Parts: sequence; C-alpha cells; structure tokens
Amino acid sequence: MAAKFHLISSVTCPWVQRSVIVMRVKGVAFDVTYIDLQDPPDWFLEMSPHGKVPVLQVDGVTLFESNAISEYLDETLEPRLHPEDPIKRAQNRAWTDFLPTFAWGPGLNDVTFCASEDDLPDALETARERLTPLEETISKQRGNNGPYFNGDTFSLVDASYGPFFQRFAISEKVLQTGLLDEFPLVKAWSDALLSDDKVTGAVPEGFDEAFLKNLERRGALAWKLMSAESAA
Ligand SMILES: N[C@@H](CCC(=O)N[C@@H](CS)C(=O)NCC(=O)O)C(=O)O
Repeated sequence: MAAKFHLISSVTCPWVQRSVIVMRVKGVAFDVTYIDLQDPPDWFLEMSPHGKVPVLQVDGVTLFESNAISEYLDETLEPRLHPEDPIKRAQNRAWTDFLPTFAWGPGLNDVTFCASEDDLPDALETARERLTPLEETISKQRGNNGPYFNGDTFSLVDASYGPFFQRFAISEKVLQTGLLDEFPLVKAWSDALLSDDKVTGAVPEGFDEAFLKNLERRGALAWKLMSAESAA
C-alpha cells in the first residue's frame, strides 16, 4: 500500500517548495497543512525539533529538513532524480549541501530581501561570491547544453535552487541589479527553471501576494520600490 504523506508547510517557504517539487515530479499525492510561522501552533513545535518547515509525515512518522526529505523521497520513489553515477551523485550532493550557503550564508537571499540601497552593494558582492563557483561548475560540466544543472535530466539540485531563483526574480524586477547577467550559465539555468512548471507550479495559490507581504514584513527595498511604483 502506498505511504500516506502529510506536509506541514508555509506558503512562501522555499525549503518547503523544494519538497513539493520533488513530490510533484514523483507523482506523490499528499495532504498539506499550512501554519503561520509568526505564531506556530504547539502541535507543530512539539513535532519539529527546530520549529522550521518543511515537516513531512510519512505514515505518521515525522521527517524534517528539506534535504533529508528530498533524499528520502528519492530513495523510495521513482523516477530517480539523483544521477546513477556515484561520483556525479556525490558532486550533486555537494551542491545541495552548498544551498544554505548560497541562500543565506549570507548569499542570494540577502539581495532578494535587501533592506536599502546602501546595503545593496555588499549584498551583491557576497552573492557574486556564491554565484562564481556555480558558474564555474556548470561551465566545467557543460559538455551538456543544459537546460538543467546536469544537462537534460531534472535533478535534486534543480529542485533545490529553483525556489531561490524564483524569489530573487520577483525582487529583481524592481531592483534591476543585472546580477545574473554576470553569470550567463547560471542565468540560463535559472531561466530554464523559472519557465518550468515543475518549479514554478510548486507554489500554492496566493503565493505572489504572500511573498509580497513577506518582503514588506522584512522591510525589503524591493517592496519599497514596488510600493513607490504603484503609488506613482
Ligand atoms: N534547513 C531547513 C531550513 C528551513 C527553514 O528555514 N524554514 C523556515 C521557513 S522558509 C522556517 O520554518 N522558519 C521558522 C523559524 O526559523 O522559526 C530546511 O532545509 O528544511
């Protein structure tokens, strides 16, 4: 009998989206409970060791940490998203391990959520430090022509980075830093992920509005620019 999956989620969370992408690609049916991370319920705090989403319950057993969840799903359900070759698989795992550094190390999210024009140059400089090794890696392994990280096969690396590129793209519409233009292979990869329903279709209804609220709550420059644009 197929396992029963129950995802504990928050609408705008990129780490949750990573789990949803993997479940969708694998054709898994799952229930979702959305919680308010500003006021998390007690039952969630009892379930999640660090109070973070995603949590995935599998037949009532609690899994947490989006990378562990992805790996579990990939080990148990077809199609396999990790490469078959052990060296390539280790390299892919290294890049999924790099994701927290890429995102918040500080990293790309510090541009996405940057609070002011003054903070932007430093945020961009750090983001460049994260993007440079990614560009080099894609370049080295680009005997392939994309569109995905490994070539023509969607992988756990794609499921991991896509949500962060998606959020950056929303802020970038108004920030207009041109950051990804400096990294053409990463840009092509990001463009491919953002035109792929496997990635962009993995957010719930109301995502756009909730993400703008998130930008507002964090006092993001992108939100200030959007507000100024709509007031003009
Ligand atoms: N390393 C965690 C990160 C998850 C995470 O940071 N989730 C955020 C929402 S996007 C969260 O639950 N934050 C609540 C908190 O930190 O209290 C993972 O990969 O699952």
